[in-house]
Amino acid sequence: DLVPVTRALLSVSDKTGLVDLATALAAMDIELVSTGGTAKALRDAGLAVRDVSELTNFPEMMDGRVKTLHPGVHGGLLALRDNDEHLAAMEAHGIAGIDLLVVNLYPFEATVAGGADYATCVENIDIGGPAMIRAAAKNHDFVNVVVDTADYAPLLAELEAGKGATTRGFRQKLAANAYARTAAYDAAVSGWMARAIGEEAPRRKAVAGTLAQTLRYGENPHQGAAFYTTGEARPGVATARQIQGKELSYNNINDTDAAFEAVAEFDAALGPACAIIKHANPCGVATGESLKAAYQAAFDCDRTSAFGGIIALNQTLDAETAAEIVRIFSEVVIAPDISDEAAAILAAKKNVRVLTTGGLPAPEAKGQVWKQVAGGYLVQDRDAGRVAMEDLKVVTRRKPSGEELSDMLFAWRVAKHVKSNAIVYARDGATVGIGAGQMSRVDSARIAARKGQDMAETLGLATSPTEGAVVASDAFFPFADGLMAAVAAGATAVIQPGGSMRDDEVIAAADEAGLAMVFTGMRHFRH
Ligand code: 93A
Repeated sequence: DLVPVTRALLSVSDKTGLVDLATALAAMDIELVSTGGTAKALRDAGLAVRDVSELTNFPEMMDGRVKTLHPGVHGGLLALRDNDEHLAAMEAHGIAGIDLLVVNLYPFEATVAGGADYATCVENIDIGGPAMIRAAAKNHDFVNVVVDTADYAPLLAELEAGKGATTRGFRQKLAANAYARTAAYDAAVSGWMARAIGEEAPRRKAVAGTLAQTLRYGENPHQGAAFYTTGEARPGVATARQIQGKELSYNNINDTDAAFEAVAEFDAALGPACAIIKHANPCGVATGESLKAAYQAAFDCDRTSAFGGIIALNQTLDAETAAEIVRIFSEVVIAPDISDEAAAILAAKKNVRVLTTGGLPAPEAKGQVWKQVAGGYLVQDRDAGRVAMEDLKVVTRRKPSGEELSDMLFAWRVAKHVKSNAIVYARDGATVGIGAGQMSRVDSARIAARKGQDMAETLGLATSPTEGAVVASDAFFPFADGLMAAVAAGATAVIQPGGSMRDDEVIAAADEAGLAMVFTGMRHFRH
């Protein structure tokens, strides 16, 4: 897939590094073709260059508005070099192949930023440049396209290594960058126009992705909303197949995503797991001997909240689990797959939305999360952090038992999916008290403990299930008080990141109470 470069078309507004690049290309016997200003700069530097008008047999005209918009240029960029008809057309019309396109666009963004008037901004909308970039990028099987002065050095390195030729992988990367540039350029133009005509934002906002569904409303009925997909292959709510039930709502989609991402923490090969979500927080998560047992244990954690919840399963939904699920109303059930018997059982509950995904998303997969703020947005890597047993550092005199360790790791993985401040009690691979979304860690600890008492009352247990449970905290305990709340609830072991200035005090309090405590060295804030 090595393609030699014999002819380059250079057309740049920003002439930084141009002469050095062209000199190096000429030294490799690459013919140079250029538009007006670029050709002049090269000639002034003593380089031999052909004018683009020689390729088009047209002069540059209309103040440069029409320079390269011609089959003589676009044929040379788009022709497939392994297609006899394309080659014959080149021959018949005297079209010269262009193997390298170096373009940077009219400085539209800088013109706007400089406060230029309307007409000047319009004149700085580049038409020919993006057209050539898009053509060259489409034909990346044969053509190299460089849109950024920062790519001059890597291009020369590639040509050097390939003795004047480039690899397909290299050309593909250039093409992807090229389309990112033209997309950003058009977004800048559309954003500027919207502001210029007094619209808050372009009516069709520059949203990354494809409109999948116009939603009836957003979080509340007075809010408009839509669902866009990004094309990422990650199994989940965006790629799922809906086999029954009403259309998903905005909140359904948000909660279903939270549910499926949470249950995916638990590898299907290691056993069944279930997560039940309300308002984007887990109200019960459990592993179990069977899928039914996992569902039952997740449900038991907080039966009151689970009503009307979103249920996510990490294995194929079977009939006996489906029979349990339909005993109460749930908004959505999502699983990698569903048996015919289970589908028949759920079919009787027409309002339940049932989704199958074909697989589980990888918890450690890289990705990005976006969050809108007024006037901008934040982008961060998705929380793909995962601690394993061997990452845990015991900090107390008492070492945790094997059972405590596995429950701690379970609780920790659940805590990652609970809004901060997150406190999660767990025993026997199931949550027994979850405190979510409080401004103070002590409050989350109190709520989690009270949830345990509620569970005891609902199920008619003699004591709260938090007695003898382990507890996870998504961030360190800044003071010993949060830890003492866990001791009061009967926790025997604690998992937390550590790293507080007062770790010594917190460890001393744990030792005093006979707790085992481990540090993960990793925090799982979620807001
Ligand atoms: O006005 S244009 O949209 N019409 C064109 O046909 C065209 N072809 C290239 N602008 C066009 N260009 C742009 O000219 C390039 O994108 C580059 O930014 C600039 C280089 O012009 P010069 O070589 O005359 O400095």
